[in-house]
Amino acid sequence: SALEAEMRQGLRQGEFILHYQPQFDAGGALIGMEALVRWQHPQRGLVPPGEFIALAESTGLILPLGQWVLETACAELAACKPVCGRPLGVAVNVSARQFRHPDFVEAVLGVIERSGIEAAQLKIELTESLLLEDVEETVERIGRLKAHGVGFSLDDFGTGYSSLSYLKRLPLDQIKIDRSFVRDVLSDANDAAIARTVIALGQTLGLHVIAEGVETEAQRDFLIEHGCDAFQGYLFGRPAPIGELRCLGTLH
Ligand code: G
Ligand code: G
Ligand code: MN
Ligand code: NA
Repeated sequence: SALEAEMRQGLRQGEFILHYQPQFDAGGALIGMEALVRWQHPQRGLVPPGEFIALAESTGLILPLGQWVLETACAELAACKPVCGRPLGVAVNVSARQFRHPDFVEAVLGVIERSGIEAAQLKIELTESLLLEDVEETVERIGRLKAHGVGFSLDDFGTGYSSLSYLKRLPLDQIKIDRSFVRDVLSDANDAAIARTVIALGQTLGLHVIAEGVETEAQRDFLIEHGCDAFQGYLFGRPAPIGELRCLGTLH
């Protein structure tokens, strides 16, 4: 398609950029950030990932794009000074197709090595659809990267069809409460019950729980009260280029 050809060219010409959204713990300390890709299109302006990730996945362009995202997120993190002496983390979204590629583990280890960050500073966000196929291979692959210290988070938790028995088998570090449950957590009894259940499930399985889409102090307080560990959302900061993340203070 025309968009596919434009994406291919955009990749060659360096039109993709990363924005970062900060993540905080329950005590209010900055713990890291999620890398979110955007396409700085010469005519269309800043194009959000919702408009090109699906096409990138179906065409295979997600492989070079995903590799670029990993390289860039780790390199930009390496250029950040530690905040209060603690190394920050970066969370990178990885598509199923990218994760399933035979060279994925080696590619991630190579990126970490070249960037100079610690493996434990990188967290890979996977979506629930990965749980639906080849759990055996998924467990093995996550395990190989975890052995080096790389962390794993399950994104958009609760929106898919994951079986809890599969969830139990995956060596994850974190689950992410989807923002669709956070939005009305104070007014919708079902969403409140889902949020509480996800937090309790995380605690039972020994996983950290992060909530995304937190926009108000009242939402944060509700989630803290029920044991949520970490937070991301407009209350704390919008996705922005790394140099504009105010919570990082002066960079470089
Ligand atoms: O930034 P925004 O909220 O518009 O992002 C929407 C979604 O796009 C994210 O929730 C995420 O699932 C996806 N996304 C963003 N960046 C990346 C990326 O680098 N790789 C992949 N595979 N998906 C991404
Ligand atoms: O990985 P994922 O698709 O969940 O990425 C998070 C997306 O949610 C990003 O595209 C980001 O722009 C968006 N987002 C981040 N924080 C908030 C928020 O507080 N409220 C809403 N409505 N969207 C948010
Ligand atoms: Mn994500
Ligand atoms: Na998400």
